[in-house]
Amino acid sequence: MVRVKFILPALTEATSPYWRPIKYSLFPPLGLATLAAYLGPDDEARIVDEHVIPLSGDDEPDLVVIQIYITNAKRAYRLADHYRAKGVFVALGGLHVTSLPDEAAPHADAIFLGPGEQTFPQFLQDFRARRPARVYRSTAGRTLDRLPPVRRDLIDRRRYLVPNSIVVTRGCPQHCDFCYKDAFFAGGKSFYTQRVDDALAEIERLPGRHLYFLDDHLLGDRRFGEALFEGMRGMGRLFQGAATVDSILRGDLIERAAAAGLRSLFVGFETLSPANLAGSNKRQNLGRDYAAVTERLHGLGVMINGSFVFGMDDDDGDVFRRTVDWAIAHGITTATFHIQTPYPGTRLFARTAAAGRILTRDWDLYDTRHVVYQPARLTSEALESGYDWAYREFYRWSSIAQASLSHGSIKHQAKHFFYAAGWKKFEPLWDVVIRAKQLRAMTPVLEGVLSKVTAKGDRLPVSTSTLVAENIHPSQVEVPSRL
Ligand code: B12
Ligand code: SF4
Repeated sequence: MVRVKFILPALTEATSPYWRPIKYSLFPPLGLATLAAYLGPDDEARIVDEHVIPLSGDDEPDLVVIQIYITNAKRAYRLADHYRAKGVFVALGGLHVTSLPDEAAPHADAIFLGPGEQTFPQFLQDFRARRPARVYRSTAGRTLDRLPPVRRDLIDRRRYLVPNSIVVTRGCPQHCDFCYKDAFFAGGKSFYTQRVDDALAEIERLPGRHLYFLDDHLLGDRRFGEALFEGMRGMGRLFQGAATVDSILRGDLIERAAAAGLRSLFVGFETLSPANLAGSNKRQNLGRDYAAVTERLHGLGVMINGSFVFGMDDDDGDVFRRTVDWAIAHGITTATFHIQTPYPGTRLFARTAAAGRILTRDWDLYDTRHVVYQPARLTSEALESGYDWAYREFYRWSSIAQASLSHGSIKHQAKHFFYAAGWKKFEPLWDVVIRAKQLRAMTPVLEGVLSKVTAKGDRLPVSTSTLVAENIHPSQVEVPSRL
């Protein structure tokens, strides 16, 4: 019997003025729950997500498993050192460990590179036999076939707005230079899917109606997508996900997704500049008609969370105004702006470092809000203030109203307005709901807001008056971004 503590350390942001409780109460730690599924029936497991539960280091489990993203790395190392000083075996893995194994290794008894579905069960076998290796590297033979069911029983659903997050694929078929993907999946397949019947079975196991697919690219494999959406038709689900510009324009997969319940999509527009797209190897966006993307999604009643990156080499002082104007004119519901961030391990990082343009290696600042490299045509100050300006401008009342008016029906306009406004304007109310541990009570509201607004059954799902009476603004339940 092994006693295992799985930890998702709090990102440094938890103590910063940018901390937004609702953002970190969105999704449970799915990666850790996936790993926990490999334990035996007699093993004891606990998952501690430090964003929603205070972490005590007073215990002495047999094994501590820590997941590291870039901005929680410092905290993760402190926790790892703490447990190792007590003689507890510490395993470290995740994206940041994969990018910088030499940095992580001194804090761990074993480190894991790449996805854990093959390496973690191997490690558990070695650990029980008392001969664990120092490094486990995921290489050939990656598959999602016959995965044991994700240990959702270890997740306290009450603490999350979106307990039903799910991933049915891994990686992505594209190769953008700034993305974590190629480094993380190096040495083996970088895009693969579950079997459709396994994915459908997992969906069936999830209570309620709402799902959030955290897949990098839900439309990345046409045949898989067709079968998945076909299987989901009639399930009565409402879901959100992410996909690329080209996949929305190609064929009819997006119509099939909408028919299966897709209601909001994260779309990586990233930049309006062809030179930037070419420079970051985002070829799938080159020459694509972005306006046609927004029209097609709006025609299907799918709300758009547009992702935009500032600070690429072709960006000058006008980029902020141009991007925000475009997003408003094209009815983007919510926008996620990022300052370009070269994550270690990516081709962007290698190129920027080789040019001597990395300004800091303080990973705490690699949160897409700080400038960590020397931009080409902007000063760092102009980039940071332009980024702040873009958020302010996009979420001004007048901008939200203007963007809403781009939709054909009054109901769609109203829904857009409430959604976008609430996400940025009613934050304190979210905090109250979280403190009162009432997130679960919000699920029906979220499901209501995500119901259909176009075509047959055109309606606002939850009447505005009901929401106001309950003191809950409909837009507050937007789940705006994968990041
Ligand atoms: C959900 C999510 C979030 C959630 C996290 C909630 C949660 N409880 O997990 C929230 C919204 C909080 C979030 C925030 C951020 N995120 Co985020 N997020 C994601 C997302 C979309 C999905 C993660 C996920 O669940 N994947 C599915 C599970 C199954 O995979 P997994 O978590 O990677 O776990 C597997 C492996 O990593 C491995 N593993 C992990 N840990 C360990 C440990 C051991 C011991 C072992 C054996 C294996 C192992 O095994 C698991 C199974 O294979 C990813 C994109 C992605 N595709 O991963 C981005 C991603 C992780 N996020 C990223 C970033 C940059 C951020 C932000 C910094 C950005 C921002 N501006 O908001 C913030 C952090 C804010 C801050 N200031 O610090 C980057 C990370 C880049 C990097 N190099 O670290 C990613 C990759 C997005 C991207 N494309 O760039 N994020
Ligand atoms: S399309 Fe998105 S997930 Fe895929 S490689 Fe590019 S940035 Fe990464």
